[in-house]
Amino acid sequence: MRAQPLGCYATISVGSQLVTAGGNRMRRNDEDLTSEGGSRISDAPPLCWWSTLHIRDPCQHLDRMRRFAYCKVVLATSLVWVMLDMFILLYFSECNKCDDKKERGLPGREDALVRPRDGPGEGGKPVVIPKENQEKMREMFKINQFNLMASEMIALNRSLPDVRLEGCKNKLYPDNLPRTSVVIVFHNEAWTTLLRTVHSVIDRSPHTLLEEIVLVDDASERDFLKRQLEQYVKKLEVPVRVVRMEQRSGLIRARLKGASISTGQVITFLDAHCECTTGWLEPLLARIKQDKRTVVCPIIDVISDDTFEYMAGSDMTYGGFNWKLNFRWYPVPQREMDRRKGDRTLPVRTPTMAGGLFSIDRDYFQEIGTYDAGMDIWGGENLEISFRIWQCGGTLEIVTCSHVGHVFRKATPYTFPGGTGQIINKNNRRLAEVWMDEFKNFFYIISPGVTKVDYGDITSRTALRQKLQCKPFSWYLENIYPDSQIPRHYYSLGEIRNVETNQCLDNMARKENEKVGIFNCHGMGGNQVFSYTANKEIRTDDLCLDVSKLNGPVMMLKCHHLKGNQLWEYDPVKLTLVHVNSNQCLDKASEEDSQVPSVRDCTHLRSQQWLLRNVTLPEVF
Ligand SMILES: [Mn+2]
Repeated sequence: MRAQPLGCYATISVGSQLVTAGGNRMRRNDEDLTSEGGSRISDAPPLCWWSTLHIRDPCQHLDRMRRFAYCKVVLATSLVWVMLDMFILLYFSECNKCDDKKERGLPGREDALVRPRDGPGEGGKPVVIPKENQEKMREMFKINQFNLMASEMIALNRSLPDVRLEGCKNKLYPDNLPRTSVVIVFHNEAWTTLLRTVHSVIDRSPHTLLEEIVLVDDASERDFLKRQLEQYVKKLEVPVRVVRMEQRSGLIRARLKGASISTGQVITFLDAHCECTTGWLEPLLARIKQDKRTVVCPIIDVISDDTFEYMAGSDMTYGGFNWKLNFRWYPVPQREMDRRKGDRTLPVRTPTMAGGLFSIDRDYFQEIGTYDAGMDIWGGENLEISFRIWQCGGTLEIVTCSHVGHVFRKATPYTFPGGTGQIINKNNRRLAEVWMDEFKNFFYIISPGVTKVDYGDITSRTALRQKLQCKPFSWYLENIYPDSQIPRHYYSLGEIRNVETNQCLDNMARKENEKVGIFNCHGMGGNQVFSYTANKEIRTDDLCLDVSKLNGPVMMLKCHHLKGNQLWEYDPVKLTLVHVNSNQCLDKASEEDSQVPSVRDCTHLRSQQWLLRNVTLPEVF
């Protein structure tokens, strides 16, 4: 429809060029005008009034009258088209505005694929929202907890930088790699982020390696994710299937559904707001081809939730977890660099995976027991599968030549029945009970109250552990994660109590790079749990007590395992805690601040004596 008015304009201008063609020509045009509009441009079009003015031959008078008549018709139709066009334009621009509140996403905007290569966000550049739109931008941000306005400005197939290490760019991979199905679970995802994920998979994967894309809708409520999505993906050049969960089932069960209906030899799970980069797939599949018990993750690059800028992730961090069983990134330790002889293009063995993005051989996924279907919605499943892979004879790697971007959010846009906290606690309890043996105490003592959460029946999972003859958690800590935040060996796990004041060290829920506190002992674990480890660190979760100046202060820094300012010598007879580097003793709270302990020259006074109590957890959980 919108192309036709253009045809009208062309008719007029071409016509004016044909003015000298003479009457015969014009008569033919006569007939053309009565035929269908489509032939007007290619056939000789009619003349217009300004050209007829120059014709002086009186014999052409009649012709002239007829020409006026034609021109009136032409002008009238042109006007109608112009008005129609403006109407259509107005209609659509209005619609943009009224759609904002209800449903963003504007399905069917084909122009999103052909935007200029210097358009917003191209090359992974940040999108800047003009001042006048920033209020609207903030409103829209709340819908998905990322900058939806920016996302909608960016082409669905935008270009991205090649962020790979130089050594990755010319690596060769075997021809006969296994084919993969890509399974993407979504719940109320934005149209643009979901389809940018899909387009990036299609555009940056060799189609010979792509069996299909499976989109699993976990009971989304947004209309554009229903029929419109199905219509859209039908047109794509790779088979894309959309399956729906009947009710809200959560990531874990939705992924299991997607895996069960997919057919590729490898299953690749992606989040619904990702962008794959050049060469992302081949190195993942190549590792699985070498050993099907290897589960592989790409480097997860950061797509800014504020600007959608694409930022390369580091190949120098890998996955770990803290005492609260939160997944965390930590620096790749020297031993892992040494094992790879310093070649950063070789895959990193990682203790845990972030969870959103990985590839696994279909048969191996079955063999090791897929996911724990007793877990709800989301949370803990990534550590569960990580522990299971390692303890039951598999390998978990980050393939540093594969980069996939992910929109990291500061807050979750999802709501769950019962609230996120309880669900994650339940999942984490299942994880701890099945896989962590006695080391589950670190989790329980730092999270008081979690032991009251019902974790359901785990007999099938413990039976699985038995059947696969999986190794104990201590083996995992010793061999796979010696730099773990949970110490393999330790002298104490519990409170550290001052003999004179009877107060306890307390992290006061402070964060990294803040001072450690001291407070009345409450005996409830949580913030007053410290472990004095075999490496002679005093740690609370993944933070270590650290002193870098004479007379303090005592800071909580990320444990670096290099002794240095984090080395403390406990004397079980004198009850002193000597900071080795400064040769000073941990003392009660300073006079300036009654809630902060200090280090002072050792005096052998009672204020420098400390009792390290081992945890006693209630026997029945
Ligand atoms: Mn995500």
